[in-house]
Amino acid sequence: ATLVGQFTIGGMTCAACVNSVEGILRDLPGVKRAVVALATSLGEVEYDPNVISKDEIVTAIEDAGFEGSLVQ
Ligand code: 9UX
Repeated sequence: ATLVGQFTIGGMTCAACVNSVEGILRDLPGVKRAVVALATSLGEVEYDPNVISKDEIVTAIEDAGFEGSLVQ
């Protein structure tokens, strides 16, 4: 199964931040696709809910030093 979650990611101020967050998300087990936009502070993550949860994705964003929260 695959779900798409949308997250707000606070604290990104440059393109390197975006690359960093995308890399972190893409390296998580169960994440198939991750796209992060600097202008909107939004990230869209396609993931397998049998492998990783929305909360775990938020925690990974927080552990990377950004403020993550779930949109839907
Ligand atoms: Mo550079 Mo972006 O140190 O927050 S990666 S500003």
